[in-house]
Amino acid sequence: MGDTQGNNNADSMDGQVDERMTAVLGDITTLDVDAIVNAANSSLLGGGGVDGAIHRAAGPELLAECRAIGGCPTGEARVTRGYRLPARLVIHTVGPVWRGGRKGEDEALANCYRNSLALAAQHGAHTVAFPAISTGVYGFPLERATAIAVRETRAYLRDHPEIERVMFACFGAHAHNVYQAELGRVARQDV
Ligand code: AR6
Repeated sequence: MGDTQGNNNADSMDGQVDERMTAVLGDITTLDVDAIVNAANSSLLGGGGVDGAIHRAAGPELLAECRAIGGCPTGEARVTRGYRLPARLVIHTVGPVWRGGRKGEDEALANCYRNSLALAAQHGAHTVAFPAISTGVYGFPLERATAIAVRETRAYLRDHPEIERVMFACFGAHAHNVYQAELGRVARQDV
């Protein structure tokens, strides 16, 4: 009431975008989505954390396909099949190592989200799940990373209706709380 027609349209479109993002508590390898994103390292040859969990759940064929790709620079993304995972695709992206916040970490992390979503869309994925990239071994502060993850995903979804749903897989109650708070915060904003 009292808003211009333009504002009403913008509000309803933002609402629709916000409804397409959810924070879910648990292991990303169990999610029944078209594509899961892996927080990999630049070798793409596996590691600990979510990367290790994804390789274990997908099986050895995943490592063979990754080996053939030959690596991936920080901020970029590469796609493989999902093998034994419920997800058809794995989007491998390499987050920045936290070095205090003035070495381009924010922009590199934003690139991970943008490039992963673009690659997922290019490969026909309608549903995508992300882990909290860089917030484990790579040491990126969780609140700051979450704000970037939500901001970049929201901007992408606004322009790309083909990505119907994005889930943020939160490994633990603390991460889940941080994501839910950030999703609530942006949903209350007008822009
Ligand atoms: N499902 C969802 N999230 C998970 C899972 C899981 N199964 N396991 C861990 N997490 P990390 P990074 C969360 O360390 O910081 C690897 O060795 C975890 O709690 O996996 O980007 C790679 O090979 C954290 O919030 O990734 C690289 O060398 C988030 O996933 C390096 O670690 C990311 O933590 C990448 O470090």
